[in-house]
Amino acid sequence: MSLVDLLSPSDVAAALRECQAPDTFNFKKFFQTSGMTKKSAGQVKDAFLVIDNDQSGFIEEHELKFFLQRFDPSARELTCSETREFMAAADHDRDGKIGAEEFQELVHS
Ligand SMILES: [Ca+2]
Repeated sequence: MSLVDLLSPSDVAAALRECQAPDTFNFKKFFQTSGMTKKSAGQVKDAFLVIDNDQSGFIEEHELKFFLQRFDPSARELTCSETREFMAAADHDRDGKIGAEEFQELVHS
């Protein structure tokens, strides 16, 4: 299971193009352009499982940094401020990591 099976490759490419330059990543725009917002809760959970690379059940900051690379291995890393902002927007219970429900809420917000 990979994110490319879940989403359309051309939508993913378009979403990655929009945030090619450092510090231009906007998660709302990314989820929209990549087609994630149109996926069901179950499909978003599947995407979560891919992004949770070490299968800890949470997306931690060190995984969030490589968020774009889960969509395309040649994509850039998120900058520190992008990672922090993304985490702050998703981490509702402030435990420093993103759970599956928090991720799904963020995608569908
Ligand atoms: Ca993890």
